[in-house]
Amino acid sequence: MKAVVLAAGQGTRIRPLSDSIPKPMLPVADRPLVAHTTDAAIDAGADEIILVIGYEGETVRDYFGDEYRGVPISYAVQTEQAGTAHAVNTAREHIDGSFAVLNGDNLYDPAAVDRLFEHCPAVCAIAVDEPRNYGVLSTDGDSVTGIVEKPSEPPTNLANAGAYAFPERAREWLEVPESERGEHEITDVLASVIEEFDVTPVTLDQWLDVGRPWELLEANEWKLADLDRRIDGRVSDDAHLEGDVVVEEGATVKPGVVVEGPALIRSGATVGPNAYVRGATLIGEDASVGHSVEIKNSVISRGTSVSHLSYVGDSVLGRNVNFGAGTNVANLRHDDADIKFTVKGERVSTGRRKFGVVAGDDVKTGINSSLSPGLKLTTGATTQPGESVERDR
Ligand code: TTP
Repeated sequence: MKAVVLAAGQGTRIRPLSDSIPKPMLPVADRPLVAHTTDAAIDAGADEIILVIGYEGETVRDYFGDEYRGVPISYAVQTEQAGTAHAVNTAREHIDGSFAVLNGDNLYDPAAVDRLFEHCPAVCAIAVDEPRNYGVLSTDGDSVTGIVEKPSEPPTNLANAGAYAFPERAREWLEVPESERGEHEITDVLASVIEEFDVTPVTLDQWLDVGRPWELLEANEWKLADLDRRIDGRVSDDAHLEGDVVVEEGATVKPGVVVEGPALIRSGATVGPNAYVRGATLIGEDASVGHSVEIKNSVISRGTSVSHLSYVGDSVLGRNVNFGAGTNVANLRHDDADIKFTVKGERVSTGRRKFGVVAGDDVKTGINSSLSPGLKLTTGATTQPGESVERDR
């Protein structure tokens, strides 16, 4: 079965991290987010992957090429982001036979993707506490009988997790009218399939829709925890690595460093001397974490430097960021309330008691900058030496 993976979105809610990189290409442990989805499809038996690309799509093409893990890759370019059904319809000429559709910005538990492929026609569902916020499936025994968006009276607690195995006939049903929110939605295609076929609900144990920056942190928490200890880089005898720590070939860990896994130190990165890295942390390629720096539960992207006397907790730093000496991140409020973050101009709760800052690519902080919890620093932003930064910039 072929698998269509949707990766054309703009990722507006995850800005500034998506300012020049599509959301599906943001780092999650040792791969881009969309590679986890693609791997799950290949492991489930996909014999071709069709990637629907659009926004900054060349980055996706550069990563996967024409073949990935021995499986052919083809591309469909969606020029306007007119909805998920529109995205799949863009790939129509590549589709023959039954086909799967997966969101390139979702993490699915791989065993469920196997079951999805086995039970075509099928849809992945996840049991949620607040079904009113989701597309909800109604079921009758082992069959899906309908799907309704954000219902006030949900028929079940099974949310649609955006992964489908469709029969070949669904190819003819991809042209659906615009929904109320002005998009051509894949759920309307699913509704047609439900009318004509027995559709199996496949329940996921774990699922994550990565839409906002703290969900990228959660994606890393999930996938870093899956890594097994592996030390291929240069590690000083005077460093202490505890638990599932991966030091890739070409990475350097200097004396006096303590790393508590899960943590991944990627090729070309340098840690130490005397640094402390803990709690689901990714140190990206060519990043540098220097003397007396503590990094906790964070994503430090490629080429970023936090070189001297800093604390960075529960934060996501983009590429080529430079934190001046003594820059410190606050990740907790004195009143213990959940940290809020600005998404498309609105302050929303992250649902996290601990959340630090999100810095876009090329941010530079002056020495002794003090950064408040939930702060967003846009691409290329700077702070002054000694500044206490409480508002997004
Ligand atoms: P969304 O998360 O709804 O959209 P997005 O990724 O652009 O993010 P944001 O809302 O923050 O701007 O998209 C769900 C998935 O479908 C995601 O994998 C992107 C993909 N998609 C397309 O490929 N084309 C489209 O036209 C749309 C709407 C989504």
